[in-house]
Amino acid sequence: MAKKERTPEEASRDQATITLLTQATEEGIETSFSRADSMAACPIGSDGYCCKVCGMGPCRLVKEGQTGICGATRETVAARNFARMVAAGAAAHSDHGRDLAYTLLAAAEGHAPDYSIKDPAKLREMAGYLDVAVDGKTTEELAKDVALAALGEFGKVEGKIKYLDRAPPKRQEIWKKLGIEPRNVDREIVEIMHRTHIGNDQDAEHILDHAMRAALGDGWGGSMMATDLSDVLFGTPAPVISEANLGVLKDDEVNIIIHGHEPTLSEMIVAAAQDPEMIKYAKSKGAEGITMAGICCTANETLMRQGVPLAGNFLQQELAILTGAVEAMVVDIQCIMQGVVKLAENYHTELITTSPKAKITGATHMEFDEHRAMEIAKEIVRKAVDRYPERKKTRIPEDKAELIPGFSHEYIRYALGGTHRGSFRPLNDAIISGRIRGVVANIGCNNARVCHDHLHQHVVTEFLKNDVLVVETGCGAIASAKQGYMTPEAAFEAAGPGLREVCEAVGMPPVLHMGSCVDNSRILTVLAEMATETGLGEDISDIPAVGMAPEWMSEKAISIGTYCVASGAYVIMGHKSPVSGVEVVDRMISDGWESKVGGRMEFINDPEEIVRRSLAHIDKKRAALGLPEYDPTKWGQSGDARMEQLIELPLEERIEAAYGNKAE
Ligand code: MSK
Repeated sequence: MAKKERTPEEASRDQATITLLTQATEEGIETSFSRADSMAACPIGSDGYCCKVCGMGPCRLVKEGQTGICGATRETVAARNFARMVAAGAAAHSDHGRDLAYTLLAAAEGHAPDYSIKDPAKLREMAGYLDVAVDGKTTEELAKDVALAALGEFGKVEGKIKYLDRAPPKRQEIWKKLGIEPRNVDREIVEIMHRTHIGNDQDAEHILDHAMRAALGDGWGGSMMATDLSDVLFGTPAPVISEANLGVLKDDEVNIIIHGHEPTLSEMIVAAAQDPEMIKYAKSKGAEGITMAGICCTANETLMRQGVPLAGNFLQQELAILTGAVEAMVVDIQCIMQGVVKLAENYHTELITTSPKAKITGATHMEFDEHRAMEIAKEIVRKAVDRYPERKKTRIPEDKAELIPGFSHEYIRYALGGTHRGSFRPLNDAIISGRIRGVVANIGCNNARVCHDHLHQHVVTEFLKNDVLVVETGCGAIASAKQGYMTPEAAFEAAGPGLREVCEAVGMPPVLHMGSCVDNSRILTVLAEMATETGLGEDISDIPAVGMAPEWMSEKAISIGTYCVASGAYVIMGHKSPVSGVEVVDRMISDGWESKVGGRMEFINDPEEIVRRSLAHIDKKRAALGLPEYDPTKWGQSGDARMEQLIELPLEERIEAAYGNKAE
């Protein structure tokens, strides 16, 4: 059934997006926004009771009590569908981690000469987690052993994933008691596929317990290793200055968009684009230089380490091409819409696929090989430059905002206590005193079925007003970056009095950009450190914190949500539950999971309700810890805040206000 077409203002809250959607509508160009308007979601599939795991179906269990041909109940079907989403999401993250381990191995063995160990301290830290002996080894020898140990975690024969030891001891006990400690990364994913095959696990609760086990293998295994390996190879992020939104594209330069998730090739392309030989080549074609910008999580990876600007988030990938100013869109893995190929046919843009795992019909495939990384990167840059003379009319929106990303957990620890006394103590103290009411991790995608960026923007604005520190990754982080919430100055405008004081003291933005989708593992690390720092209980489930993905759409987001719940967090997913038609299963992942692991998953589409429930949860956790009730009237008189008020006054009044006597 065709739906009503939304106006650009109804489809997005982002001005650059609205401008380009208006143009697309005028020119009759199709985008994911218009496709979402012209095609309603299948109600049976979206409610979770379509079963297509065998050739007798698909069975559509539309009536209460109806079963599939094999007799499978709606509960079994919904739980199987949910678990398969977790398997796909966990596989995507973890396979990304595995490839990074192979890159590290190749670099250590001297087969990938364009890569080096950028953070040897982190390499040694990884060695500690993986029980790899450090003494007497060169960096390369250690890197080889760490890479092999990391690869072993994907398919080890016995035991459990070693990184689970990074969780608070109380949490590890819960996993052990429930029997959901992941044995290795791959096994739990494979086992989901086995269990959900026709005629196997047919107890919804039992299937969902295993979904938690596989998701934990993602969060505390594949994703966490992916983050660490990226830091070892490309450097652990620290603050840099950059910009976000389509206004970062340049009218007089070759624009190359990098899109997807892996930093391995994109880091090389960024380096290649700065090569004087490449810049000279661009000038020979009439351009002033080469601009790199990113979409989705490849963007977040190169932003965090190199400050490469963000062109936009998931729903802006087609719009970047619509500017007419993009010579090449270079994609690797995950979240790449097939629609970009057809759209690019209207422009001079070359769409280049690079991963052996992700070819797209109609795109130019230039397969990446880490053994000759820079050579391929330069070929790609040259190809983009060759397109520049074919550029026609451009319409680059003016919108862009400054940001300071780069908040790895290592940097946060350092920012809070310095090199020798770095710790999460000041953060815990700020929460204990009530300056910071609690923490929200706002992560995840955009979804063409909900107004682009609206839920992200709304909830983050409200949390800041309520003195809640917001940490972000993925496309949610890009939404806040575009909104201007990622500069220290944003605290003056947007934060409540207590949070503002903390931001002033530390010099940090009220919303911290912590990286890409796999970097949600950084958030797990922060939570684990907060739980063991004392003062906020002994477990992640004790902390006044909430996780959310208000505009989720990918299976990876379901895996992330599930591992956060299994780690003890209250998680709110926006949009719609993939098991909304089967109340029993919806209750299993909320009340049921809460009674087992202390975390719960809820799906809420109303932004006001997301905020209300989050604050209620934070306040409930504060009360359980015996912390003072949140009272914003106690804060806001710090030196900087007073300076800002006083600076507006004439000099005599300033002196009187500051010292209580008039100027002589
Ligand atoms: S890119 S998984 S749309 S966050 Fe990581 Fe964005 Fe979601 Fe893809």
